[in-house]
Amino acid sequence: MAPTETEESIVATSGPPPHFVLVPLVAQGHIIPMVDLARLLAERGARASLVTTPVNAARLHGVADDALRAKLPLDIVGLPFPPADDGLPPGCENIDQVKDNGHFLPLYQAVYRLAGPLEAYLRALARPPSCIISDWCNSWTAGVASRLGIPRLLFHGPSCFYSLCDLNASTHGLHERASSSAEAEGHERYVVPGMPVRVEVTKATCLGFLDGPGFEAFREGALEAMRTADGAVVNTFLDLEEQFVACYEAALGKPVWTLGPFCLNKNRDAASMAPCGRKPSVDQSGVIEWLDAMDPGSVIFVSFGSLAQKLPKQLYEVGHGLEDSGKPFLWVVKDSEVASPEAQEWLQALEARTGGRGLVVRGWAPQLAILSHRAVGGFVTHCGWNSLLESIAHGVPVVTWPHFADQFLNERLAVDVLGIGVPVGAALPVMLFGDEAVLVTRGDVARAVSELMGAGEVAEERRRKAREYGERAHRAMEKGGSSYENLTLLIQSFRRSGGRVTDNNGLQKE
Ligand SMILES: *[C@@H]1O[C@H](CO)[C@@H](O)[C@H](O)[C@H]1NC(C)=O
Ligand SMILES: CC(=O)N[C@H]1CO[C@H](CO)[C@@H](O)[C@@H]1O
Repeated sequence: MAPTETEESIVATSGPPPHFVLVPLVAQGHIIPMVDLARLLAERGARASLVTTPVNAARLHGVADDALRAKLPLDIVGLPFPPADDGLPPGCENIDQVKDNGHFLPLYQAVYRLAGPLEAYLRALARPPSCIISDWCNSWTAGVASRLGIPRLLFHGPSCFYSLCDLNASTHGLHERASSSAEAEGHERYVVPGMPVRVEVTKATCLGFLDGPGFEAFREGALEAMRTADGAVVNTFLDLEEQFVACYEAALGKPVWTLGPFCLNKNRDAASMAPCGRKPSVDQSGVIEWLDAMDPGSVIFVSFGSLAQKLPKQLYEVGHGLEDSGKPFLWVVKDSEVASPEAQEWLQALEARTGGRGLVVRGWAPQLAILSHRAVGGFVTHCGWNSLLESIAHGVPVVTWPHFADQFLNERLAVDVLGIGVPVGAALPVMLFGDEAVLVTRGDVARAVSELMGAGEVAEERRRKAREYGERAHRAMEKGGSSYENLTLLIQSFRRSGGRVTDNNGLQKE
């Protein structure tokens, strides 16, 4: 589809358009917003190259084809992936392909060896790019950028609220203090220092990215690369978290461009980004037809993102909780979660019992089409930032069930700061491949869903706030809105500098 931009909304041209090279982390939740960003840049007159590994580039062929048809200056580049070692299976180039907890570290190590191929690619370009935008986790791009004298911005997936918490917690040694605490249960509460609002975490929930054992050097590297970056690009909008954007900018001492929510770009094609091997079991029109028959705001949508997998015992608690809530539900389960005959049988029985009011989608579901449907009145989410922001952008309040990384702090933002969430009560992080322990019971699920979807003043107020943030999100992305204009400023500052960071465009270079 051709972009519907008018001439004037494309950033004024003088000289060649700036060229942005984007380097996402090899995980679906990180690649998707970077693809969105590449598309936004290209639609607004800049050139964008998204650099990744061959397996990930192949998955994005739909994006590349689409860009070609729309005549957008957007290309997908597959760098040669360093040979796997340490037991990493060949062809494993994305976090969602990892089937063994022991393979995460070797995958990261292989990704860090992409520095050579990236440098070779950049040197071979006819002219150096204007700017590298790389994922917060990809600190290995910092050396490449400084050797070639190319400005580097960091893209950090979550909100500024999260980034500010993480920065302050790290600076003040909160992680060390919490992890050396002798308290066995891990329920002791810590206040994140230096935040403009009170934010409480526990030993279990204060962890962020790259926090596992063996990742210490990667985390240190990422924090250092954040300090030395020339600025940050964030998928959020000013009207959502203005005070945290301002504080984060002050703490970094670098410009922060808020450009989201990316999901509101109407030219975006989400279907071309379905996770590996996950085909929808019900096609989009089937899901939408089902929703069409439901009352406005009556359906609770339930999905836990592309990574976390529930073992049967925990899965059953979700199902029974939804059943007990008595509310209509649309629930996405992963094929791998219902692979066993027992789980399949259990699910069929649940579907038979909840017939008219429950729809279970196995595999992948068109999340944006669902969240933007008028029948959907709430979302049980793992609080991955992409999902949470998609919900906010469509004015849908949430039941928060964080699993790991930034998700516990995202929950705090949704519940305590924005007032649009009901916590399910998850207090501990879960392993990616499921936890034997049942951490959240059917009673927790039923209570939180009933509270969110129920009548009453508090529930109504939550819905009102969510709707208001949804309206503000749309305004931010429209012409004249803060995100739209921040993108204009970002492109302009690199056009003027012609690929060099200078003093007169507000960027600082050490
Ligand atoms: C983003 O937009 C806001 C409001 O329009 C502005 O105050 C801010 O300076 C912009 N950010 C950057 C980095 O240019
Ligand atoms: C050490 C550090 O990064 N402190 C920051 C914590 O957050 C506040 C904003 O509330 C910043 O002003 C500090 O610089």
